[in-house]
Amino acid sequence: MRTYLVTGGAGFIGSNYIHYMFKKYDNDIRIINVDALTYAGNLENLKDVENRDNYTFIKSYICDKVAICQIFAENDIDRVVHFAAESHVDRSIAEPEVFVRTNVLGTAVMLNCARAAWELPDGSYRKDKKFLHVSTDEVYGSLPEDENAFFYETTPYDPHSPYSASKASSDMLVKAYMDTYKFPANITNCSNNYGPYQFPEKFIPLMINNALQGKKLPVYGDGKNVRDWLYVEDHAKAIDMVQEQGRLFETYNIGGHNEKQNIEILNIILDTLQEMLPDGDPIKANVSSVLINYVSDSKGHDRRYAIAPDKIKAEIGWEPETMFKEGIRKTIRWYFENEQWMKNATSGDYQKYYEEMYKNR
Ligand code: NAD
Ligand code: TDX
Repeated sequence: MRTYLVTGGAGFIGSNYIHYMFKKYDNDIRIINVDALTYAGNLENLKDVENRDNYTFIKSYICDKVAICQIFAENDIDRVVHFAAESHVDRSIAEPEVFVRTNVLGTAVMLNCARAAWELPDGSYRKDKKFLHVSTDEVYGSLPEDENAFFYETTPYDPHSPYSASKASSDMLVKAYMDTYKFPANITNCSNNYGPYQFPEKFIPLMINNALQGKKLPVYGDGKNVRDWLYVEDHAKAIDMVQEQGRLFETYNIGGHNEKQNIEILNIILDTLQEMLPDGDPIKANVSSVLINYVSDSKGHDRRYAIAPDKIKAEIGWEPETMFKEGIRKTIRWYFENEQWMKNATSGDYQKYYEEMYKNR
């Protein structure tokens, strides 16, 4: 049975990936999920897998070399899928150091322990071992507002925020391991994800939650920054396909071919909420564009991201499957059905975070 070590599996994409993998492989794989449970990690995301015999959760920081190397020593890990990271751009502007620690140092520890476990005395690797580093399109910087400009795997790195700089650094470390040690890895650079279990500091769940509560909807700058949105299950599928069918040492860009301005996304969310809320529901009256509040722009706010997923399509046959209209309905339905999850996520520290982050905007 193949054993996966997933880092950051209690977060948004990691938990969706674990659900996807158990749905696809059921009892044919074993998953060990290593997560420090920071503010973004939530074991509620994994309630329906926690009792499986082929699932193990280990609470640990990825920067803890002793703990991570011990996991490799005690388990015959075949695949690493490395999600764990500090992931929120706005937080990285306020507090960059933790991003360097987790995203750069943590990735170095993961690489080091995997190499120690997998490398043979002649410098080759134990059979069929693979490391997949999950990264972002933000490493490529910002595109002009020209519909024909895209990020390709060959686009030079040009990160702007502390978050994207730390992710770019971690990508470079993985590249260095592949070049120096022929370490068996792949890198994937993905566009903005959305879907169930996304923490409400991010644009889409924040807007859904605020709108349902009749709170203001803070749009940065002129609202015309463009992001390329991908439904999270499509990302999970792409990661699995890259690891099984991709060429080792290659980078693959993963994108939704769904570029939209933030304000367009927000209007779609408001329209969809209106459609989905039953007539007579008192919340329905709150949900309106009157709540839209243009606030000051973020420092260094990248204008446009757009992935060209040509390579992954040509080599592996992956394409985004979920149209935005369908994906946003599924996402909103999930938040309707998981009101308590949102209440828990937005209690305590979140309130402080929200007040601090939005007070001077
Ligand atoms: P998230 O913030 O929802 O989850 C991150 C998880 O990592 C959490 O469970 C957290 O507890 C854990 N974690 C953080 N620091 C840790 C540490 N030091 N040790 C162990 N665990 C730690 O993030 P996400 O949105 O699920 O993103 C997952 C990965 O995908 C990240 O590497 C991110 O850079 C990348 N990515 C995200 C997006 C997106 O749109 N969200 C897009 C492209 C790439
Ligand atoms: O309140 C808000 N108002 C607003 O206008 C928030 C939270 C965001 N925005 C804007 C900023 C961005 O242009 O919406 C856009 C999307 O913002 P986020 O959801 O915070 O995502 P982004 O900054 O684009 O980064 C995301 O995609 C790439 C993830 O958080 C990263 O982890 C990933 O690598």
